[in-house]
Amino acid sequence: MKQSLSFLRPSLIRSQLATEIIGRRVIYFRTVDSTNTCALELATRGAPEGTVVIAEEQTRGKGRLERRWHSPPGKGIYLSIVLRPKVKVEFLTHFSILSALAVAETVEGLSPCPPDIKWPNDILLHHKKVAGVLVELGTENDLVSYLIVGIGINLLQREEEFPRELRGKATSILIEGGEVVYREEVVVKLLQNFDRWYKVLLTSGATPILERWKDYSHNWIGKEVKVVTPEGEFYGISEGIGDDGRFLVRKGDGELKDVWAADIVSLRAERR
Ligand code: BT5
Repeated sequence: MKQSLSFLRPSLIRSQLATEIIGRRVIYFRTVDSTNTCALELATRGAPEGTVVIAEEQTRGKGRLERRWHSPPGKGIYLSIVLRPKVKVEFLTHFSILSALAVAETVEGLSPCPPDIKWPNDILLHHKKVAGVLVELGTENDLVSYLIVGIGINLLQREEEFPRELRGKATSILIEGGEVVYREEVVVKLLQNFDRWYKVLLTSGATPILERWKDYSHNWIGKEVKVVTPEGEFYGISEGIGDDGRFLVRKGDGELKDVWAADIVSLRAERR
């Protein structure tokens, strides 16, 4: 296995990036509380679209709903992208989907295991989470004024390096038998995939992205799932995602529910 050097080389990332929008500025930290928090601050101070904040380590990496993202130094990729799309807040889910797709394409081929996307933004290998996406935003009169996409990918952790509560639930490219390339190569591939899909979204809309997403999410169609929302949970059979990016679940009584903010649990995985 090709080991990365101990520190990322931002100059290498900048010199290898062939993107139009994403990565116009790359800001690098050895340690930061959260790249998303840092990018949010920069965005409120006018950072241009495409600004990328990347860190070697996060001391307070954020997940959704006040959860935490374990971000040990040198083991993964922790980065955030500033976007300024001129869209209404209701289109936010498209950005989660775009981000998860760009991550899945990046992870694909790094290990022998094909990635699987669990709506809205978990990327799994062998049913375990290898990457996650956190989208945060600032609004002005119902319009997005800036949007921060935070991406965490586990590359080099060994099983015993994960905190006890994540063992069995989290994985890394190394654990999955991956040939880890230099971390900079993964960052460049990720930003290029993101740039390509972002331009597709701006010029052609979400349909091509939703179509491509299906290549990575067929494990989640026609399956028994539990849907956990802030208001409570229910069970049903997953029917994929709708045009607006919402998750569709057919309940036992036949009602089709579309879910906007939720965690999906596969009942088969839960029984394993
Ligand atoms: C996410 O939240 O999956 C979003 C993760 C986003 C992290 C990136 S890193 C760069 C940027 N800056 C930030 O501060 N955040 C973003 P969620 O779906 O809520 O999942 C969080 C849950 O995943 C936790 O409660 C744990 O159970 C689990 N988890 C935490 N760290 C993990 C890790 N390194 N690998 C796999 N699972 C993890």
